[in-house]
Amino acid sequence: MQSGLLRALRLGQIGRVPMVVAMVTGALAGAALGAAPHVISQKDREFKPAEISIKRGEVLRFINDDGELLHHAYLSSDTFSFDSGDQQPGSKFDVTFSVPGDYTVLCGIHPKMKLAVHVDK
Ligand SMILES: [Cu+2]
Repeated sequence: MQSGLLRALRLGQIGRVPMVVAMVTGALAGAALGAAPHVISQKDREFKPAEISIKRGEVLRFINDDGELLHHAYLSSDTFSFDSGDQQPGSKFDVTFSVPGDYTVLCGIHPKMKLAVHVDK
C-alpha cells in the first residue's frame, strides 16, 4: 500500500510547496514596507471602528473576528471599488485606498454593516 503523500514525495511534488510559501511570504513582506495597515474588525455584525480617516495609499485590513459568521466587505463607487468576496471566519483581506474621497464600505451579507472611510490626499 502506498499513501498519496509518499507518492507525491517520490514524484517531487512536495518540493513545490516551499516555493509557494516563499512567494506568499514575500508578498506580505512587501506590504510591510509601507505603513502598517489599519485593522478593521468585523465582529458582532459591525465594522469596528465604524469610521476611519486615512491617507491616500494606506491599507485597510478587514479581519473577520465573528465566530462562525461569514462577512463580505465591498465598496462600489464611481472612483474606487473593491470586493473581498465571502470572508471566512479568521480570514483577512487587505485593501489599498488609492483614491481620495469619502466612501461607505458595506457587507454583502449584513446590510446594516457600514464603515465610513475618509481618504485624504
Ligand atoms: Cu457581515
